Amino acid sequence: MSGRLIAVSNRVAIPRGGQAAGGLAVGVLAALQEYGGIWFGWDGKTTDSEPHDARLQHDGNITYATINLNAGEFDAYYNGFSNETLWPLFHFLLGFFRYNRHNFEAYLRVNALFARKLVPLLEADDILWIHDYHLIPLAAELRRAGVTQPIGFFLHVPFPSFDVLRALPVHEHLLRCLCSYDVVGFHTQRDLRSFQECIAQPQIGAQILSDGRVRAGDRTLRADVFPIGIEVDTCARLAVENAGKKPVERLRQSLLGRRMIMGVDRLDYSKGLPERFNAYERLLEHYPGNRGDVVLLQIAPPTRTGIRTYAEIREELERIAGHINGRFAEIDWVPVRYLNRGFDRGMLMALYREARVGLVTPVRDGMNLVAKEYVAAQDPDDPGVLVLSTLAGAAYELEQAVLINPYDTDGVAEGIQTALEMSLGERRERHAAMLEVLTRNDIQTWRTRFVDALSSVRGEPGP
Ligand code: GDG
Repeated sequence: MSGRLIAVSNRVAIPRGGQAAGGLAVGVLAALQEYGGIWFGWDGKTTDSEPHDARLQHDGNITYATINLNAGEFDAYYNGFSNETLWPLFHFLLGFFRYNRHNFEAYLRVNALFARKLVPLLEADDILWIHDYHLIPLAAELRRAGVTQPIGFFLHVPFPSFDVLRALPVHEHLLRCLCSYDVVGFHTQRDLRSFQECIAQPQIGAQILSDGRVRAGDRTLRADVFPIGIEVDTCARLAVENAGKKPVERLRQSLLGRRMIMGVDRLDYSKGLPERFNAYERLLEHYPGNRGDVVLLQIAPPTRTGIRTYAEIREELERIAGHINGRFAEIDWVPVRYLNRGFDRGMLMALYREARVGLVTPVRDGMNLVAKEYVAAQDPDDPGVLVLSTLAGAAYELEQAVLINPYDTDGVAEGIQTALEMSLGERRERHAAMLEVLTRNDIQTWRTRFVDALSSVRGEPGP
């Protein structure tokens, strides 16, 4: 690749102390560190007046270019259309889905604003990589402003089937916007097939060509599967390096040899947290030998605190955790430790390594990086067992996890019991097989494949 990589996401996460938190942030940063370029997006601040032009902050070969947003526009674009409309729709959760025109119009205006503020920073050799559902119309806006450079889009969440997508009154508009990209990427084959099904509808009329490319009007684009990976060695190293830290020692002492089951999720209804807590209660009911012998550690940092549904799920979880503890706790044992806060990434990896069971039970998830990080952080000689939802993208790769359906409370309880009883030999075998998959398709593979696909639009070899 001869030019710069321009990565665009809703929020720019400028790393503090060399670490980026969260899946998208780690992926974007890793790509930029390799190729050099700009990370453009919102700075996390709102204003009551006109947003300022992009502010630039240079760090090595990366420039962070950030803008602020008008408070009212932000609320309608981010809390409204992005997270009350697209997020539940793309996760097949129509019960949470809300739509209003005002929010959609703000979504389009904010995308147009992103384009206006980005265009002056662009150079002829750049390639642009746009991330996630907040920015679907961005390529169309950039094209309108005369941008001809290759533009790719990666969707970090699932892509719904047409029968779900058509609940959105403006679905045709968004599908046409997606056709303005040169490369559109998804986590799984299933997402890709849903996308192809949607754009092949007569009202969009795109043609899927025999080599998998898509012909839409006068444009040809490539739609493909690019499952995101993790930095496998870094996760393992951080887990070992942080194992001796005080909080991890204190955890170990407090467990008194009990086995720990662990979950880490943003506090989001897609992550299946109430379902998980209910299944844990079922485990204690049906397999009483676990009482006094297992502990569920659930880390759930709050997100999207401006949305009412998110406050409700927090209350619901506190209620269920309190109920389980009230029902089963003993003078020297509390079954659920529920922590509604975030942890340092290194500490998180060390905690994964302490857990005999990694419990990942989303009711729908694009990929789920926690599942992958949990596996990477294990001690290969004495690894824990991953219990994983079949409705997470990660289940397509991590076939040796104990796979469960998160809606099946008894089935999840059974899955946890299987994991707790699993022999060392079987744990090692399953772990080795999953580690092999993670190593083969790590974060480097993900970014290289996507950037290669995008570079080839211009007929260039990849980097
Ligand atoms: C979206 C898609 C897709 C969590 N708590 C803490 C913390 N985390 C980190 C985890 C992990 C990341 O956040 C969460 O990633 P997930 O993939 O599990 O979920 P989403 O945030 O919903 O991500 C998802 C992903 O994008 C990437 O494409 O897999 O399907 O929904 O890395 O470790 N990190 C720190 N402290 C915490 O307390 N430092």
